[in-house]
Amino acid sequence: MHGKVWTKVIKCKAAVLWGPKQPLSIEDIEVAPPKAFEVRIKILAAGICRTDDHVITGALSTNFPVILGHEATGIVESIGEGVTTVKPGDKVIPLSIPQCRKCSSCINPNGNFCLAMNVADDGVLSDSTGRFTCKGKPVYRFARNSTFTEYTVTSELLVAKIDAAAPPEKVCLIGCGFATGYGAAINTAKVTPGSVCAVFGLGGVGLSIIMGCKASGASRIIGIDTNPCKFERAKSVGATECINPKDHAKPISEVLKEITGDSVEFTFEAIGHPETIIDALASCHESHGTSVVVGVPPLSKMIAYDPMLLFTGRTWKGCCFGGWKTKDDIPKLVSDFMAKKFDFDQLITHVLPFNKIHEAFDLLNKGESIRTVLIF
Ligand code: PAD
Ligand code: ZN
Ligand code: ZN
Repeated sequence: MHGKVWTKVIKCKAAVLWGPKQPLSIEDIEVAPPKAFEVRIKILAAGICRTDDHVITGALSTNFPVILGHEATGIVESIGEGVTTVKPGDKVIPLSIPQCRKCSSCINPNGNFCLAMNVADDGVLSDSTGRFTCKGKPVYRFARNSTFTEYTVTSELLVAKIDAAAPPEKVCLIGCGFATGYGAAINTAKVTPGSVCAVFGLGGVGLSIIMGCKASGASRIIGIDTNPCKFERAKSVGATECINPKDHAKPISEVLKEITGDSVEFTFEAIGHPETIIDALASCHESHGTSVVVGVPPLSKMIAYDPMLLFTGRTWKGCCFGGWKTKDDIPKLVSDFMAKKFDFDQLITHVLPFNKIHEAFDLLNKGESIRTVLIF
């Protein structure tokens, strides 16, 4: 099966977004063979993350037409020249952040923002061309990834080989939402045992933050969401109580001060709104609190804040993909899942075939799903 197949273009189905605010369109596309140091992957399962929706709504800009999706599991179908870390048949998670092991980010033990690829992903591979075409037009990739397609091509630096026995329809969440939230608590905030935490936004990322706070031994974890339907799941993964901002006239930072006696040490924003990013900062303890920005705000939005919020001693941090060193840490997170250190029973609310991708986005936008996993 693998022989010389790798030299051929593959024709397959993909969900193409031709422009912002348009419906996703299932199209026949061509996927070029991997070039040197690239890998072509057959996608098995892909989760839907709010970041994908940000592109559909126009809140996040990218080149069009584009294939979205960045939270998946797949099998290596073929490899280009020079690839040594994966081979055809390996089960993998495609990554949005590379790990080159050489740059100043990779050699430092803190942080994970590998400089091997520019932050502004312009939707092409390192030779400045893409590997997808549809109706004769080049189609860009998204988040250095693109997984709403039966096949994708990516750099070897953006592929993590995982346990062959891992269930693809579950561990795909380690490709974004789970790893992002769990790592924000464990790696970025470094939540301490007995601490008080507050999590703004109880979607897939927020629930994973709660799981990370709980695993770190936090004694009180307060979930905040304007949709009270999210509270039950938040409690079942570890929230000790939940607050709906709509029930309060004052900012949540003031509500938290009152109910905790001013003891919130760690706060997290997993919504992506400038106002909640600032209120989450104001919510952590003024002398020793830490607030982590996880939500992705619209690109054009700048944030104004009172410097006194930091002057008193607060720490304000951000993280991309939970701070994990991707190629090294993602296989370990999959092993932890296999060892039952955590499960995704509360995170995966729906499983649908790939051709029901529109239904999956409707469920997200109606606030009914946490994560929908598409099966190919
Ligand atoms: P989601 O839409 O499933 O969850 C967001 C939650 O926030 C929902 O439950 C909403 O009801 C709630 N919400 C909305 N507005 C408010 C408000 N004003 N106050 C309180 N709650 C509110 O999204 P998600 O969990 O998939 O992603 C959350 C954010 O994280 C989103 O901005 C996404 O783009 C970002 C993200 N960041 C990274 C990263 O690496 N930094 C990775 C993945 C996702
Ligand atoms: Zn994501
Ligand atoms: Zn690097």
